[in-house]
Amino acid sequence: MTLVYFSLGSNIGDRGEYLRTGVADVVGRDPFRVSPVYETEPWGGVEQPPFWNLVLEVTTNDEPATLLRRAQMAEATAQRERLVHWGPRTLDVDILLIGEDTVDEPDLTVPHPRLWQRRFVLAPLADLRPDLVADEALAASGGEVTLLGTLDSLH
Ligand code: A4P
Ligand code: MG
Repeated sequence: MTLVYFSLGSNIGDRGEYLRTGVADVVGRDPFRVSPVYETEPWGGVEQPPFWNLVLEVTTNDEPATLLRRAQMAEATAQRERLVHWGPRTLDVDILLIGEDTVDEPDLTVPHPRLWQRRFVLAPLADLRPDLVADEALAASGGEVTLLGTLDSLH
């Protein structure tokens, strides 16, 4: 079994509901843990509403291509509109880590190449895996994040 980490983000509509549905869609029947939710400053220079972000840990034997399909199915369910690169979305699901594996395919790069630049990823990842994220790495990453609480407590 491998521990796989996904980043989920939403900044349109009912962000909590998109995240709750997204978590359910990605995990399927596999064991999982979910980080607290953070409200986060948009990263990447596009003017847009603040995001809610979380990190999801799934325990699975699925192949990388299958994991990418799971992420993309969850996005499709949320009817994500891909209008602006790095722009607003109902649900964005990225694969951060697949155990200690590396993947370098045209449609999938793991570890996620921008993982260490983004506080909206590192803060919730550190909540689940403090051993993976040093305080210095968190401090060196970019973007303001505010802890909101558990996904179930947010409505
Ligand atoms: N792809 C390659 N590697 C991966 C991976 N590790 N996980 C490919 C998921 N997908 C991966 O992504 C384009 C293609 O990347 C996919 O088809 C897949 O085959 P996309 O989701 O269609 O496009 P995108 O999301 O607009 O672009 P990109 O580069 O994925 O953007 P990011 O990195 O997802 O950033 N600010 C805050 N605060 N919170 C956010 O959640 N998100 C973004 C999006 C920008 N700013 C943000 C947030
Ligand atoms: Mg993406």
